[in-house]
Amino acid sequence: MPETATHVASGKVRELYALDDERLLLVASDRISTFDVVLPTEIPDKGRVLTGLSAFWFARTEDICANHLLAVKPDGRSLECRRLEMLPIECVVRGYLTGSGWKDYQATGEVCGHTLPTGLRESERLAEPIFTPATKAESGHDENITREAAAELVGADRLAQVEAISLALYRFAAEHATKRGIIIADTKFEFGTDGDDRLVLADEAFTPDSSRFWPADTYAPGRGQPSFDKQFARDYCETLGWDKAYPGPELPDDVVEGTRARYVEAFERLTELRFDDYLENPERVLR
Ligand code: Q0N
Repeated sequence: MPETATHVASGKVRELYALDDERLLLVASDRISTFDVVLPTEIPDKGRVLTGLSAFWFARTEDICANHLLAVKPDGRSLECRRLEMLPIECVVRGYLTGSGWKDYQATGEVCGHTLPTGLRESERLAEPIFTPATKAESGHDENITREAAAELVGADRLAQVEAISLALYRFAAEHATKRGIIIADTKFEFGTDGDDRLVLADEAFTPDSSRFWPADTYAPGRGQPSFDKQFARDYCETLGWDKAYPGPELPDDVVEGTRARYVEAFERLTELRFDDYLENPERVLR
């Protein structure tokens, strides 16, 4: 860490430091969470995979929306970013019916004010992706809100803008990923505004921590889908009869290695770069 960086925020597996008034350093650790609990065992290089993927997507979506990326650091796990005024909503796009979207649909037939056709099955692909904003709950569990509630928080014009841009970003990445055997079922963005009030994509983009990645070759609606990246760790945890409360279990070496291999596989499929080549020069991911 730079000598002078002051810590400004922590996520479950990432840290944010201020470099100066205009710049932040976003550092991705190798920590992994399953069932919302951070495990005591790290996955080597997970933070580098996620940082590289995020930088890859920022570079390739610049034409859709400006983003906060200034530089990928030589360590491969940190990004220097522009410091923004953050919008107080999470911008979620769902292309498939899963997670809280599936729960809400089963209970009400709606997701965040979108009335969906009857008879949809778990994990089913939606005819069109939907924008389903959420509030940033301090508890850590985001709460789905309607478009009206989101408009109260950011204004109707800004909401219309983030909705259109979120959908365009999702369509672009989902199409790229599907061609490479990965379904991006849903994803979450955070946006900010710069000194000129221009909208800027912040946080991380289309990483397996901010999105659900599913293997395309085994996809079938009517059941939950395996996670592309975390399924080994989840399956192992399920064999233990663990109650999913802190502290989580240590992962054995074979589960760590299998999980690391899946992260690297996702990186290599999506970026079409060897992960070792990324480590040698992380800027390669910017093309
Ligand atoms: C910011 N968060 C979200 C742990 C906490 N570019 C930015 N400018 C100003 N503030 C933020 C960003 C960004 N990104 C975002 N908190 C502050 C929570 N996280 C993000 C990752 O690390």
